[in-house]
Amino acid sequence: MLKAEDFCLIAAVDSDAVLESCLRRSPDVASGRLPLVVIKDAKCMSAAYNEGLSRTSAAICLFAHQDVYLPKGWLDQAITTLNALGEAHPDWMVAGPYGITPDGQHIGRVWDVTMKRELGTRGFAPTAVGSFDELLLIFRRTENFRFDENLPHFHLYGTDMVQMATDLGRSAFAVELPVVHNNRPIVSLGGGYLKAYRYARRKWRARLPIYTSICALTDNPLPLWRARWRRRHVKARPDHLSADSVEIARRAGYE
Ligand SMILES: [Mn+2]
Repeated sequence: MLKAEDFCLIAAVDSDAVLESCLRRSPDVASGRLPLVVIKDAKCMSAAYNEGLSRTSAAICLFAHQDVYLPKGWLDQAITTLNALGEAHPDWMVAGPYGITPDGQHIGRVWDVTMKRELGTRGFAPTAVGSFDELLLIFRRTENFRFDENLPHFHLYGTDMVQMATDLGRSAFAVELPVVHNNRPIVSLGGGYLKAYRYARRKWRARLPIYTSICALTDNPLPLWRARWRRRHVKARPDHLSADSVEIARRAGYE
């Protein structure tokens, strides 16, 4: 059975200010109960997360965005929820609070600051998924797994991870462990996103379509064009967070 000492949090950080106002303010982190490994200046998220894995031997590695806030009591809830997941699905390798099923249904529960609302619903059973929103990936350490450093930039590593889990005969589940995502809008799906998208589409060609939280990986270019069109009016990403993580967690009823 899992216990608190089995957990370690890993974050790739490009803004200390955001880290201090979100992830590091999480009560389990602030109290020192949940250790935090910070990775800076990584060339891509896969490299950052592999570096994180090499800096801890924890059985459960939590890969979180710097702009995530884990509400009070989160770690204890995670221990309970993941122990139950292990009983019901002994082969689980990845879990997360928000995922997308292989047929494209969104399942999870997180507060999204950009959308100004909770995404998903309360009271769902652990659900097998083919992709995650990458805000928080819960990895059950598996010695033969490493993130694919050929996947460029900082997108689609959650989808890639789940597909690799499938190759290892392992599974991935959305579980009810809500968090606050104190995010700012993603400005464009060009540049880095496009590079990652093209790489992932080629790598997983035999399994397409793969539904993700932003845009399905498909042979057909239309879903990507549509997703880019929907974002055409998104302004430059603001420097500052628009909300206070703790206030949002209280308003959401998470603590
Ligand atoms: Mn984020």
